Amino acid sequence: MNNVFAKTQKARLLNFYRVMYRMRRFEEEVFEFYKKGMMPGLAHLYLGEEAIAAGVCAALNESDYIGSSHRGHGHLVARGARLDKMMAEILGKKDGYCKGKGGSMHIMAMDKGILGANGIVGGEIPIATGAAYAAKYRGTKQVAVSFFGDAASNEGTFHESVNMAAAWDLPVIYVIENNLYGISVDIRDVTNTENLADRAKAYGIPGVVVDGMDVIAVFEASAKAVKRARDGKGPTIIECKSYRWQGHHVGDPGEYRSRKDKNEKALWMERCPVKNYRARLLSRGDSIDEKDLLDIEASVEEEIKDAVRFASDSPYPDASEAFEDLFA
Ligand SMILES: Cc1ncc(C[n+]2csc(CCOP(=O)(O)OP(=O)(O)O)c2C)c(N)n1
Ligand SMILES: [Mg+2]
Repeated sequence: MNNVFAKTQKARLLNFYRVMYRMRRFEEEVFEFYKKGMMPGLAHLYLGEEAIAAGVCAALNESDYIGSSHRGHGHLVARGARLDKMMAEILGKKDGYCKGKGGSMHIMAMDKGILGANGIVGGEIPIATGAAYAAKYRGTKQVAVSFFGDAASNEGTFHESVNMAAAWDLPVIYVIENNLYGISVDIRDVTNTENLADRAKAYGIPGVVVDGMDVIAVFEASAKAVKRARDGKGPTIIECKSYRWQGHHVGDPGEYRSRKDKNEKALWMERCPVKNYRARLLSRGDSIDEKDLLDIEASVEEEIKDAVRFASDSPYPDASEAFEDLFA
């Protein structure tokens, strides 16, 4: 059972681990499908960035919204989406979340408040801003989060959305997943600020820099931003410093990443958010022991096996359905 809205301290701490472990194992299996030639198209993996979505989504309510990017699997998992329906979608199968027609980059689950993943870089930013506007207009107290990358923060959609949300105190949180690269472009070569969150100052809102490899730090910053948004005080930008372990997508070896520092990838991988959090849990003295973690790992392994079986057994959509569910 994936309880992303856990209430007690122990349940919350264990749940961070469960959510990150689910993301990690799910995407390792997706990568295997790709390598075996069983996956149509590509996938942009979230491996290494798990602590961001896990920490942010734990600060949300079930009725809140998130807007997701092309690197969206982790966001869905963190909202408690079903792994079997996600896996089926990624394989283009009929039982997937979008009946196999969305694939990895357009995977969504409306019942989890997910407003869609986006192949258009920066596209999720105005969408989440619009959802926040609707929530404020209707007085529902819902909050919207937009997850997007460092490169997306150089898009016009980012600046237009943040300006509007700040002017109108919209209940939205802009989470910049700064993994240092936009495809092969190093963000440090195309941006003249050390911290992307510093841009918040120009819009008169808080901008926070967080260690994106530390789920608790991400959660604490998010909880503060969510409270501010729900209290009607407006948006926050949270920049999570992170790193993607693979290339831009499963077919990209990502060798450009050693251009500045040949140890860059290895250094970031040592900071693995899942492995290090596991060790931290055992040393914190919150009455969490090895068995708690092994139980979580065993139940996730079962869930993964079931997801792989479900997706493999699911049929492809029939050609006659090709023009159904089209809105434009
Ligand atoms: C509007 C737009 N411009 C360019 C692209 C091509 N493109 C796809 S992903 C990407 C880089 C995105 O980098 P970032 O926002 O840092 O996210 P990351 O992939 O690192 O998670 C680009 C340029 C696109 N899909 N949409
Ligand atoms: Mg990036």
